[in-house]
Amino acid sequence: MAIKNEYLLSVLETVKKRNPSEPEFIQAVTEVFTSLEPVIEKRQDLIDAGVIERIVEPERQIIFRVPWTDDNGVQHVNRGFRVQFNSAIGPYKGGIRFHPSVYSGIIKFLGFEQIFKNSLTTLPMGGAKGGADFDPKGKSDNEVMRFCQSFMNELHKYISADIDVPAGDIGVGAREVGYMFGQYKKLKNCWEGVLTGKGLTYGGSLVRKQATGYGLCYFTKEMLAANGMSFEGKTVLVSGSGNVAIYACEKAKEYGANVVAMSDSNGYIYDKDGIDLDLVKQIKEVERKRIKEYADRKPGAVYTEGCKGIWTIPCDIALPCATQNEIDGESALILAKNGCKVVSEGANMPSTPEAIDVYFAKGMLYGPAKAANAGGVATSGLEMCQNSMRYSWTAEEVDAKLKSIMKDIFTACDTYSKEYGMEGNYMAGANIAGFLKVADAMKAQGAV
Ligand code: NDP
Ligand code: 2IT
Repeated sequence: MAIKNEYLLSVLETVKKRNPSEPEFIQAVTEVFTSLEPVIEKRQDLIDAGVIERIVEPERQIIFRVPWTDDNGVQHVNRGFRVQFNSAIGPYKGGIRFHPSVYSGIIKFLGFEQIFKNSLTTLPMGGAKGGADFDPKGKSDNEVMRFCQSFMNELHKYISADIDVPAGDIGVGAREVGYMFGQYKKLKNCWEGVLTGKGLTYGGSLVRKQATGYGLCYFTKEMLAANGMSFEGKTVLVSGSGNVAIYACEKAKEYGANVVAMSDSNGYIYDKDGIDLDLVKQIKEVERKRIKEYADRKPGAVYTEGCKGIWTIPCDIALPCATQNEIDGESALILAKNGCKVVSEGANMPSTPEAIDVYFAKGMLYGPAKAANAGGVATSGLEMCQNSMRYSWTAEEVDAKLKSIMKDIFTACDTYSKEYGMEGNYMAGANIAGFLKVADAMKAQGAV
């Protein structure tokens, strides 16, 4: 992937100068720019309107102190973030990540990707992301609650159902969303759909929990079908064992695939007989324990330390659902050598640029994150819609809408890749389709 267009290169230079120690953000911008070359050649009007320079600069970035007290009375301070990247097509929207690796470069790459992903859903949502360098692992429920309340003590000033609607991401699920929602409601004295991924008794949408993983499989099924393939009888690897991984595994199994491996940041399990998902749910969702436990409880399953090793298992389809840059060039080559034909991304930016080069060089099908994992935020958009209507749809209704959105996203990726002379390059198709809607909206709204 190399950018040749001089205008894009000059904007990229500015991005690098302004964000010198944020490699993940620069990586995300570079990837989008590689796809935009043919668009820029046709659309001088977008250059003249300054759209490209504006789209790489967040509208607003909030960085704040999050003080909290642990169960032993010891004081801690974490750093909180919310990057409100783009509001051209709707209120800011995007998840919150609690993980020790969080810093502004991570939140900005995620917020930037979210602009295009949200645009692809066709729902009216701008792009944002937030989080903190807080590690929920090993913390008691009370500690997590106090942290979430402290986080919201600051964040509530900058969000509302019409301004910015956060949700979950790594380390933030229904428990954390619940604590944040309760604190927001108390501080603002207002019940509104300000967060998505809420519990089902207080405004959450059915199928939101499953939506990213299911959506990934709906998208991948379309991509496979368009290329004469299906999930039936395929060997599948799913990295991670969190929210996205669990429901990707569930739907892939339902589609007749044999999912043989899952992982966490410490290591991976291999179960040649097929993952017992009820056991994974018990360990991860109920007990909040490590994936290693699986091998202790399931005869025939093997646990290996080190999360990267999962990509050495022979497979037909790889579904990375853990974190950014988890497949590097070396792992991609091993996947290809072992016969893997498809990589479809549940996580955000899980493939390094070198890995993506390998996918294209080896003729593999590549489902890029901002299209393939858009089902989560799409269903968040459906949750916002239900909250605004003061109504809720059945699981069947939400699932049908999710399915149709994911099908349309694949069609958009396919159509735009063809229209811009890059047939089969769904990454380019996703970037172009996502970009054009936002870019046209920004131009129409003037240079603000
Ligand atoms: P969870 O916190 O539920 O699960 C995260 C999983 O990824 C865990 O198994 C975790 O292992 C693993 N993981 C996290 N960080 C690392 C790391 N540095 N190295 C290796 N493994 C790691 O998060 P989600 O399932 O919600 O998110 C997974 C991915 O999907 C992320 O990239 C997220 O941005 C993306 N995503 C999430 C959406 C959602 O709706 N939740 C929507 C779209 C994308 P461990 O327990 O050891 O940390
Ligand atoms: O990366 C993502 O799309 C998410 N974490 C979900 C965001 C959302 O607002 O549901």
